[in-house]
Amino acid sequence: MSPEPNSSTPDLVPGRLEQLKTALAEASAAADLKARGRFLVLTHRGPDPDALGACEGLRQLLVEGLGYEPVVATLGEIHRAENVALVEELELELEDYDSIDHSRFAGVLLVDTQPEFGHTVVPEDLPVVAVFDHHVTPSAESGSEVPVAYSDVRLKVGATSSMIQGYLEEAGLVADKTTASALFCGVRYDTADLSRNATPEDEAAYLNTFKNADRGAIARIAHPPLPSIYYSELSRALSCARRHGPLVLALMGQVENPASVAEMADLFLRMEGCSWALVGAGHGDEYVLSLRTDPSFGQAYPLMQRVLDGRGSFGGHGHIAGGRIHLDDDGESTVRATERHLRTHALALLGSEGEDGIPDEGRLLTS
Ligand SMILES: [Mn+2]
Repeated sequence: MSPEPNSSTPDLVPGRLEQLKTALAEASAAADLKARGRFLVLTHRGPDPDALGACEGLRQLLVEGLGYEPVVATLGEIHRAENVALVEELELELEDYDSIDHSRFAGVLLVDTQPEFGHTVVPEDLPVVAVFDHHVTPSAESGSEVPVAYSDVRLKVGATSSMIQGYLEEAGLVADKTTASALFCGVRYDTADLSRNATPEDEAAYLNTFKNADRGAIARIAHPPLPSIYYSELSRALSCARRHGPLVLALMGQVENPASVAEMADLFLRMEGCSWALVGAGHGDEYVLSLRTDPSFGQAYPLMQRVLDGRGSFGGHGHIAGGRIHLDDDGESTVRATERHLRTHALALLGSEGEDGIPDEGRLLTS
């Protein structure tokens, strides 16, 4: 079937796959002999289901559709219970970025992130051949711009996994069981089962990947076993959380499991009358933040930007944003000072008073 010259579906730009093929072929030809045909697929630190799903989809596209040899490598521990379950249930083959020999590869493909993001490491000695993402491009600091041969950044699409599923379809491939399951989870978690940020591309990807997915694995990923530390950190989050009008703010001090931060942000946003939730905690020499907004309230990304006020790095799309700040040390006073700073900026966004006319202090959730 030959494509119509004037496609009636504006989002379906023909030739994406062709452009990608060209970029890969050129990078491969320019590489040393031993690196030809081999590509490194990378995503952001602490990958989520969408990042992992997109990596798996790209793996199948590169192997079966384009005849290349990809290696998917991740950086940073995967903490969140669903994400750990996804890797284990689907037995994903992920290499550790820190033990990768760069000279084995002709170039890098980045998914669910862009070179400018602070939570992403791009090897300096390899060309970035392709970028697939749906996040707002952060403004690059002067002189730090990384050249990218092929860039596909679509801000409206709910999940990068949906974009990659589109490439598989364009290549005439059907996702295998593992890939379909990973892609499905990617679309599912980034769009909350198509309830937020979902475009027609997300709907198509969600339904088409579900057909071939391992439904048992998907169910087990949705209700994973939780580490026992989860319950003590839940207790801590509940006892320190304060309600400031539409905001629930919980700055937890040091935690053992940084995944607690995102878990608690999701939990607090479900509170009636809560329009946004901001949760943060120190983990080692980093301070980790998660921000969630109610769909009717607005975007999470600009709020996170204002809360951080020029410190650290952050990313987000739609109603979800995450940030991290490097700490000079993991001492209690450093963490407390960081939390005071964040609290001040978060409360400044509310104006001087909460809904009850109570400034600053807020109300403890449990008292
Ligand atoms: Mn994503």
